[in-house]
Amino acid sequence: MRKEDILNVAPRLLTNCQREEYFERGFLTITDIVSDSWAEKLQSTSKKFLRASTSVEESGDIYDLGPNHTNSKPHVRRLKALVDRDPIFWDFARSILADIAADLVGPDVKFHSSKLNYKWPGAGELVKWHQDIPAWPHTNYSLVTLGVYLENITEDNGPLVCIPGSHLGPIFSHMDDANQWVGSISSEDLLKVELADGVKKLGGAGTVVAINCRTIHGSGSNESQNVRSLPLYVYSSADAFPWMAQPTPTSKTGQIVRGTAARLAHLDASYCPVPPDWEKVGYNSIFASQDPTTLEK
Ligand SMILES: O=C(O)CCC(=O)C(=O)O
Repeated sequence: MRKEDILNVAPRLLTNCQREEYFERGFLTITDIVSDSWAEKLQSTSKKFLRASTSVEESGDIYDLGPNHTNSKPHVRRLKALVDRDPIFWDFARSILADIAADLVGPDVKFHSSKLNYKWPGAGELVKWHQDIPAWPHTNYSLVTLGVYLENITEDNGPLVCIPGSHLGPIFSHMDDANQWVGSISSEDLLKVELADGVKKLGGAGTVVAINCRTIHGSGSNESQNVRSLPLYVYSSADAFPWMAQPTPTSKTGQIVRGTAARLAHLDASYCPVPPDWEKVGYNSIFASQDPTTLEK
């Protein structure tokens, strides 16, 4: 759906002002939107998986493990395909989160994917500047990632940083000179981006941050004493269709969570870089794809 058509439908949860802000800046912070009881349920389920990870030694379909992972001390960078891990995560995907998605992509909403990223104190994980859509291109750019804050996200625990208006600019390659996927924008291309305008997305537990799939974003390392847990859920308008294999499919990918399935596809005419064929090369996580060096400023 075009932006004008989305805005013509009455919102479920957001104000029109919030929707306008999302379309103008390419991201939006929605505070106090997830109830304490949901945040607690998500947090306790996440902890259950962290405990279980201590009996796992290698990254696989469920976990992306960091280099410091041991049997006694977990270092999980990502819990993959969240909605397949526990029914709680799928119930949440169909709850108010789908209403937020409907306000931003239009009333017919398709579930795409989900994951839970962790940043461990002292482990130095950061997420370099990137756009989401180059990993999973679709016929249009309605896709939105909803990041759910389960604890306070502060200056020191590696908050997301988004570049305003970057969703209206080019879609950059996330390959290196040898045409290998690196999951981040090259230093040369970053010279064309106003990184100094980056907005840190701080917020309390219960905040949701919506990021358009073309918006350039990244996050710094966790300098606090506590683990930062960030579930991320991706939705599209029902009329967006992937044109390459998906890097992180789930059993729910493609399910309509609000409204009805599309009878017309919406094709946006912009150019979009072609990702690797994930069915052939496989995909682990953004942490595994990117080099753990510093976030350029
Ligand atoms: O975990 C984070 O801080 C950022 C995650 C992110 O941007 C991604 O996984 O695409």
